[in-house]
Amino acid sequence: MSQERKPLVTHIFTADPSAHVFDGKIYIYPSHDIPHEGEDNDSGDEYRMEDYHILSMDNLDAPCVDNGEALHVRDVKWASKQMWAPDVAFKNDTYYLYFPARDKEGLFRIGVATSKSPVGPFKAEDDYIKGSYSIDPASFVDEDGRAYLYYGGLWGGQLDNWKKGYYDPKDCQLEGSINPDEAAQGPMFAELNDDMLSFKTEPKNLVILDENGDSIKVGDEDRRYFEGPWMHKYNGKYYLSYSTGTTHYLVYATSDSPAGPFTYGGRIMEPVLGWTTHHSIVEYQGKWYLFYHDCELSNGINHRRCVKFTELKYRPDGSIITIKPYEE
Ligand code: FUB
Repeated sequence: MSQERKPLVTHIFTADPSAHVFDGKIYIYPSHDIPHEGEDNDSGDEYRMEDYHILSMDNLDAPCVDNGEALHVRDVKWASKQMWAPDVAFKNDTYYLYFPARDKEGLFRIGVATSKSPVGPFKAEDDYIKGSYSIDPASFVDEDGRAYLYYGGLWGGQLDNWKKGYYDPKDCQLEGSINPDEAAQGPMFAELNDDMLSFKTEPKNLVILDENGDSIKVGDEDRRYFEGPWMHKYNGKYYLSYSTGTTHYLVYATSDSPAGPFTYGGRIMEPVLGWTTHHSIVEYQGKWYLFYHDCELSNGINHRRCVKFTELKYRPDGSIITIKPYEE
């Protein structure tokens, strides 16, 4: 595959690719990075995205097509700025685009927009999903038709601020209130109603356990959850994968249920060029692929990223073989 591990598009900066196969074609739902000369900070203010462009490929060797603006923040009544990592689900003959943005008070919330086409244009609901907060929604429709949303990210993504169930600015781990021996927060999880626009269950924080059945701790930065959750099912097992943020790994944990508890399984990918790591995993024509981003296109500028893909392989026991992004 000639495009493997190369930037899929170069005319715009793209990140956080959520890949899906609809009717035999590959669709990628990325963030659209905006170049600027401002400074980076730990709250992620440099990620100033305003809209979404959906990419598609007829197959993995075909050109990657930019289908144009699918949704802009100006058309989202409740949002003010920072349209971060989105995902899509297909159900009820409709495509549901889940996306985070800051509301008018500056809190990250998760909204939904709908379309009859996988590439949009999407029309946003008037308000964000009631009870939602933080960033990085990933949807998963199981074989039985039940649909779930995984979401949340630390630091600028504000998940740590909601630890008590309400927003507390003092709880941000960035501000130093870190107890390394405390159980780490996992991503949030809720089942979606049949309308796909609202939560059916009270969102809960997922538990990620180590090999001894103990919760992974805040100080275990090589394994604890940071942001960018993804769910896929392989041989009947549920694989929750995510970014470790500060240590820049993509890792996974498995469970017999989409609601966990999940047990840490290992590393999917070693660090890429750039601070953030964000991915999705999709099956296409009997093989599995990891979609991810790095900063190759901008020579390492964190907020000017490019989406890529590579093949992902499992061992016979279901463990994932770690990918070294710049080695064969
Ligand atoms: O793209 C903005 C943020 O950076 C995403 O929401 C995170 O997952 C990280 O990739």
